[in-house]
Amino acid sequence: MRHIVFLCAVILLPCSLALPLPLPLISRPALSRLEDLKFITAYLDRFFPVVDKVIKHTLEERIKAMQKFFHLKVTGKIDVETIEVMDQPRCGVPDVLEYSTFQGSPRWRKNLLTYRINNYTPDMSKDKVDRAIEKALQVWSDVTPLQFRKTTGPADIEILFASGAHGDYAAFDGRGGTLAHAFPPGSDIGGDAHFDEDETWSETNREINLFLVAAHEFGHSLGLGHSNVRGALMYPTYSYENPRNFYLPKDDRQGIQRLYGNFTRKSYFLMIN
Ligand code: TQI
Ligand code: CA
Ligand code: ZN
Ligand code: ZN
Repeated sequence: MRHIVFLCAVILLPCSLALPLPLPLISRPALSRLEDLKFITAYLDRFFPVVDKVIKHTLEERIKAMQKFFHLKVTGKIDVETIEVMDQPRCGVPDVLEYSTFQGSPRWRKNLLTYRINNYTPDMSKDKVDRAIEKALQVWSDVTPLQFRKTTGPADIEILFASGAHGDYAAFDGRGGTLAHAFPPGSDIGGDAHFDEDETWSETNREINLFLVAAHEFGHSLGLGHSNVRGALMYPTYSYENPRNFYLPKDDRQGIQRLYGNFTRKSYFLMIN
């Protein structure tokens, strides 16, 4: 029994990130890492990739983001506590549910939202674009009280394809790099989703799958930021998955339901019938 308790303590110690580690416990290799810039940037690249191509993040900002995530003292400087966490490969890969929202958690204050597709990409038939967008919105309406209605007039969520500069502060960057972007809930440009026409869009696993990127962008349109749960739709890397088998990961569901509730159209229907 004693052994088990001891073993647990040893296993749990490096993971108990909230507790400041007493100094004698700091391992030598961790200390020498304090000045290992290569290790630090490699760690940040791996676990806290720069996703915002618009803003140039300084190393200090990236360290702050990492410290915030692990509930460490946010100093923006590499200290012993921070290095200790970085030295834990097991705990350093978060398994916890951790979606995010934007500053101030903006969300729509109504459940019926309109959308308009302002123009179409020549990469796919108009029909396929319509269907990809509709399916991408359905990902979110399936698990919330939100409903989406397509219109031809001004809409809450305006969708367009454009190359380079297109009238907002965030010009697209040609093929590759940024694929699309979307604005958090709000008036005017709020909620809008823009897709880089210099990418090749598709309904298959060739090039960039419009449905998958649109589902991610609409997450932003509805108020979700990025998640650090690998496999989440809002995780900031693109990985292809057959849209037919798409299932909204738990982390994203919890994130969106935190904003809008878990009352769905279906549950309402079942209730009144
Ligand atoms: N475009 C970024 C994105 O939507 C734009 C962006 C960066 C952003 N940081 C943000 C938007 C913070 C809102 C909040 O994530 S992207 C992916 C993924 C991009 C990336 O072109 O890099 C997808 C667009 F997740 F695959 F990497 C869509 Cl799905
Ligand atoms: Ca691009
Ligand atoms: Zn734009
Ligand atoms: Zn994103």
